[in-house]
Amino acid sequence: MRYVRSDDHRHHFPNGELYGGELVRPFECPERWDFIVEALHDRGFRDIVDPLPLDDVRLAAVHDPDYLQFLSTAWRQWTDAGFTNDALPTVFPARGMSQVCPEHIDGKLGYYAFALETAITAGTWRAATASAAIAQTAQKLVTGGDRAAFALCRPPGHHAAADLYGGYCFLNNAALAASGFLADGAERVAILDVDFHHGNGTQSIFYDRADVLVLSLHGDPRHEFPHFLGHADERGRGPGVGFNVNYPMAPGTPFPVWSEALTDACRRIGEHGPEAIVVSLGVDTFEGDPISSFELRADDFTTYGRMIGRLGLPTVYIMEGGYAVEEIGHNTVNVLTGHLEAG
Ligand code: OKP
Ligand code: ZN
Repeated sequence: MRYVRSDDHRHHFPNGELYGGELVRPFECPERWDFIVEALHDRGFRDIVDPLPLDDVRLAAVHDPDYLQFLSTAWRQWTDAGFTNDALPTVFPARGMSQVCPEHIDGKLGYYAFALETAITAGTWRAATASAAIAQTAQKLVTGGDRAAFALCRPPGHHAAADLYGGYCFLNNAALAASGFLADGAERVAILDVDFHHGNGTQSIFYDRADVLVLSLHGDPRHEFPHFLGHADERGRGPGVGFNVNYPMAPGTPFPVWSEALTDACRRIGEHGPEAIVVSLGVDTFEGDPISSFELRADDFTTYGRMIGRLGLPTVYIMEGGYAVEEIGHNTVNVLTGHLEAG
């Protein structure tokens, strides 16, 4: 399996993440990438591909033009306003308030953010566009005939909606890969999101559509981030009804329960009959993850990689979360290895 990576991720690393009322060192840190690269190398994944330039037409198919304009200029607007530390919102268009985008950067940040652990820095746009290019390139490898490819994206993407950032995400890498498959001729695609957190951005981008089946296994939003989407009764809208499937699970969920949900998700993917699948691969379901509450062990990642591989479909793996930094590499590579064993 070839994999796509870039050093540009290092341009995004905020000074702090707002967590428990303090600014702490961000859980979503550059060493995550280093540990994954090390594990890939150690375990024989040495076929590295550089990302192609990002296709702006495809990016505009996923994200709103005003949002892209905002993200690409936010740091400049922030420093023009006289600020020097990382950009964080302070005010939001909450219930009963105007939904018109303000002129001042303080207002714009709140307009486009849905959460405020995620800061924008001088290098955020560069890193986010590189991450998106990685996803797009991996999709092109698979469209070109590779059975599977791994996109080592950082920052992650599954929380980013057409015009919202948050949850460490700015551009929706998985949505870009799925929309790339469609643009390159696929009629049906499935996105399987196994990150611990609900992929709210991916869900909302494809919520009205029947050609992209979106399935997400995650911590119940009553207890876990992103809290405001990811319930089991969110099944799609209009022609998309039935093409969004959520599997919210309780804190403490162990692999036997989690894998039953995956079995059901795989059955539904089979019924959908996609030409390709996109896996939003977060390994924060690991028992040792510092911000998540599922109980998967290292071997379980291999087991479920095999389950996905058994679908026998062209597959792009997109890196999402995983914050047990020392174990992130092995858990990630376990999934890829399991996939290859099955195929
Ligand atoms: C991004 B990805 C937990 C606070 C959660 C944000 C988590 C973003 C996860 N108490 N803070 O889906 O891994
Ligand atoms: Zn996550």
